[in-house]
Amino acid sequence: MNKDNIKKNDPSSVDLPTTQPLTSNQGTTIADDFNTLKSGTRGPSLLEDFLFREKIFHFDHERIPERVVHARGAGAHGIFRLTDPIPQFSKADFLSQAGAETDVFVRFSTVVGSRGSTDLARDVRGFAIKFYTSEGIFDLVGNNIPVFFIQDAINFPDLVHAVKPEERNEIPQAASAHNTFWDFASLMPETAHMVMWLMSDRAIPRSYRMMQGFGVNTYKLYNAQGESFFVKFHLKPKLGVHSVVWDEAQKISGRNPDFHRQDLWEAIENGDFPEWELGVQILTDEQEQALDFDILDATKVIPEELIPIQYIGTLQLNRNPDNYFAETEQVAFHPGHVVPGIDFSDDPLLQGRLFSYLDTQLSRLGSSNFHELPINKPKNPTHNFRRDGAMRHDIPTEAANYNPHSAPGGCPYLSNLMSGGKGFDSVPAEMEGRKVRKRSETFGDHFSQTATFYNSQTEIGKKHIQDAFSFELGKVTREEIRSRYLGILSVVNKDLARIVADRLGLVVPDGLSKETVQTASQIFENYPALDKIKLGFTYPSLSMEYHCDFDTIKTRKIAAILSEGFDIQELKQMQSRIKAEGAVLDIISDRYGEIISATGEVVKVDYTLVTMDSVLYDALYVVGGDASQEKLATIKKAVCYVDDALKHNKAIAIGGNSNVMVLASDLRLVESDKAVVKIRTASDIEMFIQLVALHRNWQRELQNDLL
Ligand code: HDE
Repeated sequence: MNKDNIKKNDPSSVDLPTTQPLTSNQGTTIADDFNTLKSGTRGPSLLEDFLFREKIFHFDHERIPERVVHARGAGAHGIFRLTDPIPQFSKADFLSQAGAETDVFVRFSTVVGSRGSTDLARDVRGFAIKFYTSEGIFDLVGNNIPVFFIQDAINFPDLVHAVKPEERNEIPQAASAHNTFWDFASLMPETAHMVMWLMSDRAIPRSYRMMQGFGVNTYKLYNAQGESFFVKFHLKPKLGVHSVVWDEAQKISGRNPDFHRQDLWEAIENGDFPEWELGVQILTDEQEQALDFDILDATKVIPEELIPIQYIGTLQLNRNPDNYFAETEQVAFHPGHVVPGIDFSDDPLLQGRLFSYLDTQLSRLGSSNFHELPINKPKNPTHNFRRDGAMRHDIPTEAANYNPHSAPGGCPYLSNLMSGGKGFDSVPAEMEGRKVRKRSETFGDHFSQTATFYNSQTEIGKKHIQDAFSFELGKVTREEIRSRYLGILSVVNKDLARIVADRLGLVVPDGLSKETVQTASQIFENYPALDKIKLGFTYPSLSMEYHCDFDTIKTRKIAAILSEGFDIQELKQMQSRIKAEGAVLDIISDRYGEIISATGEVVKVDYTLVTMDSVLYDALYVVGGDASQEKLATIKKAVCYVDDALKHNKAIAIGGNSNVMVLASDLRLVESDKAVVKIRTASDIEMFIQLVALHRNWQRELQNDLL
């Protein structure tokens, strides 16, 4: 990490603008901002004190309601560069010219926790992108998981009530591991596919920079000739897709609840700009009809093995916000913010979202003029007859505020003609049908893709899903809910159901519970069609490993722990190699200040064993030097550093010849672990770097029970 750079951007180290006087909001210069106006220095305060009242009034109203979901987030500015234009599919300007650059603002978020909760909750992550295109704002409001819990927007309030903290006591915060969520999930089998993703490592990412993004809902693109195509949007991180382990996630939540925010912030400050490839999965009507599931059902994914993804450009984040509230908090996303060339499918979840996101801004931002806030304002000029409302900033000067009009000075109603027919126009589509409140039978198979997702995981991926179900259902206190969910698992995968049931001390039920079937039967006319479920499919692209990047350790964080008497030569060699690879090596000891090596040189300590923790690093290096290691072996916290790194399957380098740290820690329990390297020669350092690039040694967890 470039600490000088971080320092430069630390507001506490920036000089205050001393040339500017302190003023009230009305511009009156303030002479004394430390004392209220009083009747005598020891007397009562006077109501007349307008400066005090303005200050406190403004402070009293600093908070706005947090988002009802996705309350906790982190944002950044950046740019989208189009490399492979697709005018044959969309007439959108920003998708038409190779090399075109569009400014963006991205907000990542967790879904369930409130604004002050932890980044490392087991949860879906929001991935919302605001494109400031030359033709208006396009918001791609996506997630890091390609499917959703429910099929119809009308169930969203119930889902959110169930997963949020329970209403009597507001417990638990930022967690799905409680009765009401699993009660809902066990009664609504359409949640099964998303729940399987939620129990996978996708829900505990290592970094926002290492997550895929998905538009989830099916959208439409249309070209200048009016031909339309179904489209799914994808984002693939250049750093690969990586996660932490659950035990680690829980510890990170205590050690640094801002882990993801800080990681994003520091990467951008250091010039390590995170990048994703933006891709589209395009489907013609014929391709859509050939699929054996309905692409209007947001609980389904289209595996890229079936319809390949075309990557069309790069999203890069390169500037941190200047102010969290003004930008990250006030940014307002809405799937209904689209530009000509992009349209909606009839997905009933998307259709409901089109109402909700506009509506919610009123209670959150308090005005229909939220589009005038700098972060929400389109970069192209806007012109219409929407008028007035709270906190209006624009000062319209035209002669008319209605349409049509014949006043001079602009006729916006002609804009479609004036722009050569490029304005937004919905794709014309034939529509007929009875007005019904029913779910399409084509949405009825909830389990084939759920099973496919589980089948497609690696051995460790499956183990983590088993562990996650055991943890989450283990937190459920009503046994009938646990049992009901086991009924769903029994339909999806018998082995998985058996493993989880054993750990819960229950027997695997014989299929879905009658309550589950009863609920689903209210939604579908003929439910369940269990005989039609396809259990045997596997698509590698659904596993995280398929998207991992194992070539580089760029931006990874490695802890070097040492004490007096360490080996400076070895440390220097390691430092120079790690730096050359673009990773970070922090020096950690039991105290701040300078530590003296065996040969009298000094290094400055970056953090102490108590201010940073093993779980906040990707790998561990115990610096060589007999005296140093002997001292570390007597410090419980240093031994825990090693134990945790081992437990969390991280690469560990042990410098020097001493065996003392091995004997003092759990390393003594692990034989011939390929990700524990003794540093004797330069080639051992290279080996360590390769192991860090592998991210984790999952074999260790499969072979040993260290947790
Ligand atoms: Fe959202 N969602 N959502 N959602 N959603 C909101 O809008 C809603 C859904 C997503 O960083 C809210 O401004 C309904 C799917 C993200 O500001 C709200 C339904 C996907 C964000 C809302 C869904 C998302 C939100 C709350 C079911 C993935 C954060 C605050 C019909 C494609 C955006 C706000 C940000 C936020 C409603 C389902 C993603 C209440 C009704 C599916 C990333 O309007």
